[in-house]
Amino acid sequence: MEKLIITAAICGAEVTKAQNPAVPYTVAEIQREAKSAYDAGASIIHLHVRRDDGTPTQDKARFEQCIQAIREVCPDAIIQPSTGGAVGMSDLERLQPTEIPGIEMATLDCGTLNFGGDEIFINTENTIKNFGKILIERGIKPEIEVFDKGMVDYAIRFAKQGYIKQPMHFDFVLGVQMTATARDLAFLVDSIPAGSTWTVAGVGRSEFPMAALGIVMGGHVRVGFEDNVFMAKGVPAQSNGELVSRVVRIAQELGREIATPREARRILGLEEK
Ligand code: KMH
Ligand code: ZN
Repeated sequence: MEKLIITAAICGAEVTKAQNPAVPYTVAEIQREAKSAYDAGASIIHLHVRRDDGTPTQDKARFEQCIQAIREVCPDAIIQPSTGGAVGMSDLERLQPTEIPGIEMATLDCGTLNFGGDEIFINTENTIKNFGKILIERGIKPEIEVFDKGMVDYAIRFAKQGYIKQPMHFDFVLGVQMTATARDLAFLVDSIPAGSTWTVAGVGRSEFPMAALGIVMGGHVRVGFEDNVFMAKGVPAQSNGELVSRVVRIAQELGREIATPREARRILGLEEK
């Protein structure tokens, strides 16, 4: 089995300080949370950014500030900006961080889904194709965000049409639209093309059970405040690093070594830094 790539989704667009005061908004807070995750063993930082008041933004200058601050303390981490942003943002707004030189990876959400209450996260066929084309032009490897099985099928179809390069890297986000069970995860893993890589992100209380499955099934793992802010029911995580540390402990118990950023780049087919 390859070494385990841990992604830390340190901020998200929806989670707030009311849910956990350690959720980062300012550049300094984002830097602090990235460092805690990196020091604990994360090699990828999945990045959303906020204004100081917590409002999600895809502003290019804000991303640049945060990326520079992260690079000061996590010099070789793979920084993976979100192109999903927050529900309701326009495609142009969402694409801004992909204009930043040196970006190696970014997300590519491969379908529309319910996002709680009346919220719908819209990714039309044209949006997906356009984002895919732009990521290819800018030399950025997509992490295909999959919230249900149809999104795997879209990714395969769009790859055949030339909008996504193979081999693909998938992130199965379970517990938003599709339930987070071993059967669901196995179905998704079984559905992706041979040679693809995958990671799993369990949302809420599913975070650590899904992480354990990802570790034993030979995939990779994403944790972080974007997906879950608790260590246990009613016990807020002190930092993203605390969440990553638990994944490292589970992996060690199960005999899976942790990938460094350099090893993660090799596994994902990214260029050496
Ligand atoms: N915040 C969600 C609407 C991504 O990063 O690409 C979108 C999201 C997925 O978080
Ligand atoms: Zn995200």
